[in-house]
Amino acid sequence: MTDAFIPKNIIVTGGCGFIGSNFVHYVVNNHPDVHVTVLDALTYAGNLENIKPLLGDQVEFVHGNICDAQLLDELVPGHDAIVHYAAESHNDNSIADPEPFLKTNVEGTFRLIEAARKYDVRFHHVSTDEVYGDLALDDPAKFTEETPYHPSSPYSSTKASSDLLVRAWFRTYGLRMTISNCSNNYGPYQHVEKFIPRQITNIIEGIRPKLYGDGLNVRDWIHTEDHSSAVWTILTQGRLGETYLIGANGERNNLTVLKDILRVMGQPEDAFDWVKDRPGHDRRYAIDATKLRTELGWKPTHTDFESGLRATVQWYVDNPQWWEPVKAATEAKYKAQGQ
Ligand code: NAD
Ligand code: TDX
Repeated sequence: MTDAFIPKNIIVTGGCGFIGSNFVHYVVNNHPDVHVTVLDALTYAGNLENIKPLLGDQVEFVHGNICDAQLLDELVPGHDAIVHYAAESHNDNSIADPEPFLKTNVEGTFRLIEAARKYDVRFHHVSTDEVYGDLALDDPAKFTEETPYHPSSPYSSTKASSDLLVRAWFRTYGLRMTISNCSNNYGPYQHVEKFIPRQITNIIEGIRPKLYGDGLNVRDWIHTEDHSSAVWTILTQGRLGETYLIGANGERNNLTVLKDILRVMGQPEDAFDWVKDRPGHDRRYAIDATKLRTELGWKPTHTDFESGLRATVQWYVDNPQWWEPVKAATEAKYKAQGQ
């Protein structure tokens, strides 16, 4: 293990989104001596409410776009690390309209690594297991750091592009960087466009949940707090230039997850609609996190999916003011797509 990096003043891009805001909460709860500057454009997916109670001496908010090189020139100097979460993150949106994904995920990452290089700031790039494409349901293999890149969707191909840019900046310019590729997250503050929150909030509103295709696609679920602890571990202890996969052995097919949600919410297991499949729908994701566990000693703590799911359901039940304002428009968009 290399010497620990002790950050004091970090920029978190996308810190008003689902995973970024959970990371800001994680830092505040676990590292009160670290100052956090959240840089977020507040797109449809960003909500300042996610971090509002944290704003003050430790957490500062800057409303801006990661593609804005001039803003980065003003903001980055004086910080010692950038933890880069900001992205267009939803596959279905990328299929309907890929352009914003190119802009934010590729150009935005380029602007950030240029600023990190210019001001010699450490860079942690948050990415996804989707860069590896998919696995067959009966394949005993899981993704490792050695799996070749084979992205399927406009979203995952832009994330793959951004990973390759960050790697090239390490090799060519010696950018002090690490990359993590994580599996599907669940937990509080996730936008209602995503699978688990969409179904929970549908049930609350009396709308039948919607399952794509045959429902047998497998995702490898991890609680977002475990993702945060893994990113912190990699930022502070990871070896420069390295990629670490993050996952918590949470493979489940979508039908099983939906039945879990229905059961937890007291509904019959068949109270949902089958809808048309996502074009190019990845069949299965599965992460082998041996490198992160053995080299850096990281372990997940939310290992009971059912109890994590119950807590997540409760969060959406308790916080209708958070999701109700965007629910109708999200469902209208899906309806227009036949989903
Ligand atoms: P999200 O869509 O909930 O949040 C994205 C945030 O980025 C929002 O606050 C948005 O306002 C901000 N943003 C978007 N474009 C921006 C721009 N140009 N400039 C500044 N801010 C901008 O996404 P998420 O689900 O929290 O994902 C965060 C990161 O984690 C992404 O990089 C994603 O690829 C990665 N990831 C997500 C998952 C998952 O399961 N959701 C899994 C693995 C990796
Ligand atoms: O209504 C739905 N019905 C359904 O069956 C929705 C919204 C999704 N699905 C399926 C599609 C996927 O197989 O559920 C699965 C999960 O879908 P999403 O929540 O859209 O996630 P996914 O496409 O797997 O990507 C997520 O994990 C990896 C994140 O959105 C990405 O940002 C991350 O990189």
